[in-house]
Amino acid sequence: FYALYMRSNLANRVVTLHAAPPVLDANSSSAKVSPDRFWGSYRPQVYFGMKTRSPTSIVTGMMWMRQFSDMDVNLRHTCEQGDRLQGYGWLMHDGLTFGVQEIRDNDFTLTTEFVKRMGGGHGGDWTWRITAKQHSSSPQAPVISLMFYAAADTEGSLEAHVEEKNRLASITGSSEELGNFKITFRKPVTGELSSAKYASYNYLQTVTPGLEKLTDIVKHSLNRRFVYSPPSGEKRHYIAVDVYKPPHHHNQQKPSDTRKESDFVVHQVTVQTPFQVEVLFESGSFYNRPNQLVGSIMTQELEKRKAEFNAKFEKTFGLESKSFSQAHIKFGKAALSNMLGGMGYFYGQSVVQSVYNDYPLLYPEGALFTAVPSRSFFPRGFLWDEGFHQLLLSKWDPQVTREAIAHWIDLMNMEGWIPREQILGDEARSKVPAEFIVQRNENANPPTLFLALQELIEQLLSHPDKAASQPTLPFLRRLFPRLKTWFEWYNTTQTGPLPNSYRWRGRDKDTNLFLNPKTLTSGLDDYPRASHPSADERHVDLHCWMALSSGIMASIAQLLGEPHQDYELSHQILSDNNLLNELHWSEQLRAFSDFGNHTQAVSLQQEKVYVPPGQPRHQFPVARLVRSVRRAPKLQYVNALGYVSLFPFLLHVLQPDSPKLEYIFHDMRDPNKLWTPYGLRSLSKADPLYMKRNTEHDAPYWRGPVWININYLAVRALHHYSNIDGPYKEKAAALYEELRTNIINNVYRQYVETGYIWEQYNDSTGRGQGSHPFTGWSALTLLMMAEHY
Ligand code: 6A9
Repeated sequence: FYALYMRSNLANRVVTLHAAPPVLDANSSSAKVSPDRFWGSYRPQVYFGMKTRSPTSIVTGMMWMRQFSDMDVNLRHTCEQGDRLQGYGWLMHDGLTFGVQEIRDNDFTLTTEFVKRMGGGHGGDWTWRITAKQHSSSPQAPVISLMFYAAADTEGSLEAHVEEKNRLASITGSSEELGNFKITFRKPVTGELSSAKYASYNYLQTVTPGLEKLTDIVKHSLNRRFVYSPPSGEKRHYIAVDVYKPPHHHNQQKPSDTRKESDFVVHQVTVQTPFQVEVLFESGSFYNRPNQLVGSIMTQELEKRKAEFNAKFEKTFGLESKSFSQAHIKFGKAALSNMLGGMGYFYGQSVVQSVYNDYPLLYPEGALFTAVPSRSFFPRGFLWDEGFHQLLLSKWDPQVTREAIAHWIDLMNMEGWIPREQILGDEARSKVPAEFIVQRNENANPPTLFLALQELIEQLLSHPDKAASQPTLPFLRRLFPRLKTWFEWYNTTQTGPLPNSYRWRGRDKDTNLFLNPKTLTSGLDDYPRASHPSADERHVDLHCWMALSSGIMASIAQLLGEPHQDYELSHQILSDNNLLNELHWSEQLRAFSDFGNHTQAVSLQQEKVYVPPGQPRHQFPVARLVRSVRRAPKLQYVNALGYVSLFPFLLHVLQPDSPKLEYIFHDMRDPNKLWTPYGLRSLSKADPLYMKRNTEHDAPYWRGPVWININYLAVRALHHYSNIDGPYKEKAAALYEELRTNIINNVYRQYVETGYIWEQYNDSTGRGQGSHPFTGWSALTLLMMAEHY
């Protein structure tokens, strides 16, 4: 009985939050406390939509479709690579008051703009303006349907107000957080001053069991019975929302789906390009608004915000003063804006597992305000991505960074663990295959939030009087108890076999199936590590992350007047170049390396399936690839040259006079190893696993392609070593110029050519590949342009 009791107690630890007071007050995101950040484009997973920073926000959004096209119904709503848009993303966005987005569909472009206006006690008003233009290449002006909607998420109610037949003129509603409000749909016009244009109207008023069902509900309500008959043209049938009929195959709601149904209202307007249409949200408690934020007033407001944005952008990043072209500056603005426009507010529960529970458990409900790596393919929070995101955002608005870090750190459990990938709420969960959902509490992810904290501290120390930095000290004070536990968690659960060595947990277990078992926890997924995972391993990248983290812990403790000697001591030990050499320098490779139970003699082979003579081959299991090991593994250096070998340099652990820098610079600049005209490749061209698949289904990922986060660290480190005295100062300066130029040129060129910033870049052609848009850490290109490190 006692054992069982203990076990369930231990099982509960994983889902028990840290006991220290949360960094954020319970109501810190509310309309009362933070009105100017209440509404925002916090739904990065849809092309255009807004919600409030609250658990059960009323959400608003837009879908659209092209009428009379030869293709099947092409309804656009959530960002999907399969939509094959020519490009989309925010061109301007200040993260606070306004945004301008451009969406390029096949033969027309939609510009979606919003402006917020403060007033009343519920987060104020906003107006959207959608402008549609046909592409010059398209033979005739397309007819487009925009579907604007509002949906409740278990709380609040919506009422449709229909005017003239089918035209839904407005929605009124109320919710606990928003009080009363009204959403008005204005008629489309050709330009700001022109009169109304011919348009057809439809609407849908229904309920939804959850926000992840909105697209399906609209799809299943579509009907072709409506007639579009402009005064000077032929009558044609068009597709519009009608009555919602649940599809008969997976009939209605599943019996298990006991969720409360919430109001969902859609306004559809069908009109030919060019046109402009506005939607206004007016808050009931804003009773003294000077005028309506529409038409010319909206134009003035937009112009004002754009001018302010441009001035602040130049002040912050100084691209004009560096003589970048207007096209480069536009790209830089898009990179920043899409990172800000990619901030999401998520709420829900992770699914977690420890060794003490037989089944996954639900983590406590929590909120996460975070940037996302990719609006299409992974619109959710990733722990180590966020540290990189905030390196950029902290330059623009340190308050965003403090709030994002606070949200992440408040998700810590009593052990000091933070789930690596945050899949919060049904909408987020609906995008993730089941096998990826469960998070394990042994698993880490690089503590990059320390990089962002380092930046906040530097801002505070270099401009102690600057208003934007002032809240950093009280923020650190509240953060500190949790930060201590976080650091301790890494320092106890991720230790290696030798004193002061470290080892990533959570490597793939089923070693036969992979060419090299992956280490998702390190963030570098399939980067080659020891061929046979074991407790004998030590990982050089984690050693360096710990050297960095202990140093920043020491600075924070010192700033706060807390005991800092232990952190200082850890930092000194972990930065000791002799220790590092002993643990990780491979004489054979002449580079830093992981150590473990390893053999290079592995390959993937067809499994030999026995087919009895005379039997048809196809009746037997398909031969899969399995690993064959030709020479037994032994304890040794792994000797894979690539990003992992660079870490002592990347995180400034090496002394400026370390002779190892000479080898590192040499390997970096060698086109047969790491150098490409597009940035540093992740794995040396000379490595046996260079561009090798891990299984028949698993293409190389961190085994060659160029990744911008690590390249950013490399450029930053070169800048660092070129600014302190040492024998390699000049070499660092020369490499800095070359590497920086190569990366900027390629990411920029790919953006212009393809319309997107990409997850990674091909090391032989420079072409963007993987998920797109990926304005996550690839947007760090802007910091390289600005030379802000
Ligand atoms: C798989 C897809 C329908 C992989 O940018 C996020 C992470 C990085 O943290 C990590 O370092 N990416 C990098 O190696 C992407 C991970 C995506 C996992 C989702 C399921 C479902 O899509």
